Amino acid sequence: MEQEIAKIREEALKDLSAANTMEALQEVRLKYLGKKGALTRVLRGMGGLSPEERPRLGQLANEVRVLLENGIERMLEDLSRQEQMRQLATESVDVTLPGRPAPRGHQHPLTTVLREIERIFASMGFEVAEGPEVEWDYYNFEALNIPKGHPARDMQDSFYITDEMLLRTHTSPMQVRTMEKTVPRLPVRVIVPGKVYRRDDDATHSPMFHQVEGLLVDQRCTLGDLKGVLLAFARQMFGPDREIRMRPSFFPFTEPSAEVDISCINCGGEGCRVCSGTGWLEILGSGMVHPRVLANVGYDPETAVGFAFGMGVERVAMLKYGINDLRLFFDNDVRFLHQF
Ligand code: 2NM
Repeated sequence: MEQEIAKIREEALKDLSAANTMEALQEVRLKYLGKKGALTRVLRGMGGLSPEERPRLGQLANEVRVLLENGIERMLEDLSRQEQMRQLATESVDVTLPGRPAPRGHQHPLTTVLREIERIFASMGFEVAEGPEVEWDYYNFEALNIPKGHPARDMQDSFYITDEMLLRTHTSPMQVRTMEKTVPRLPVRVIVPGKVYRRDDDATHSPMFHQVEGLLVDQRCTLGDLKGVLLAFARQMFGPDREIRMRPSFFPFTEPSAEVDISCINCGGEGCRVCSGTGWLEILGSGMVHPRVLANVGYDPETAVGFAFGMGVERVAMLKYGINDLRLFFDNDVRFLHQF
């Protein structure tokens, strides 16, 4: 057996030095070390040897195994290094190619419109205030002259958390909080943007949408001041040719109250599909702050007077960009969002 091992060793080393591809090396491995390999067979046969011979011959065979394994390993490394060198020598990299641009997001169209609204009112001296989306019934309704059982409460069937706490249905509660904090100083000049929640859901109503409400309280101000502020807003937002008109309306927290229309941004007032032939588009609600609201927050309605207005940001954005389905703002389909 000793001779057999020596023969295997000699042959294996010869085969190994002749192997010059990965495949040839695998064949050598199989031929000697595989399941039916020559050396494997010898190692298996050790059991039949006498206890005196077994250690010496076992060691001998194992030395050959280690020699072969290491040799194969080393030659595999050599071959892969040679392959790498060949690639480096024959293939080239164009280091002047421009990089692949990383995909970039951008501002949501609603945010763009909201920032524009804020910029316009800030230029007229209004501060921007934000407040909680979960509100007390008191701030959302009671303080705004909408007592329990008032029909204005069912109109916007709300999301209640407890009997006294709900998701705000408008941003007016923050106007109330601002007045409470400012009283008895004047003037108050603030706009409040933010999310509001109502149980509505169709192509023009979403259960969550965005409002901006504005409030001015001073020793003296009139419906004419309100109209001037809103006209300035309409012209900056929708173009210098816009006109506005006010129609009598009702809100529990303003008296008198008015809906505000702008001349149609599509036809300029002639009448078209966008304005349903009327020449006007409704964009705002407004009015003079109800004396009871002023009294609720601690102003004396005899010496303080205010106006307020509110608009839906989605509606402004739909008009500005000619979008007909409000749900597009919330689907977050980049094919839509990337157009703005
Ligand atoms: C609107 C329309 C009219 C409004 C009133 C107040 C407050 F707090 F001063 F009473 N804030 N916002 C108001 C008035 C909001 O949105 C259509």
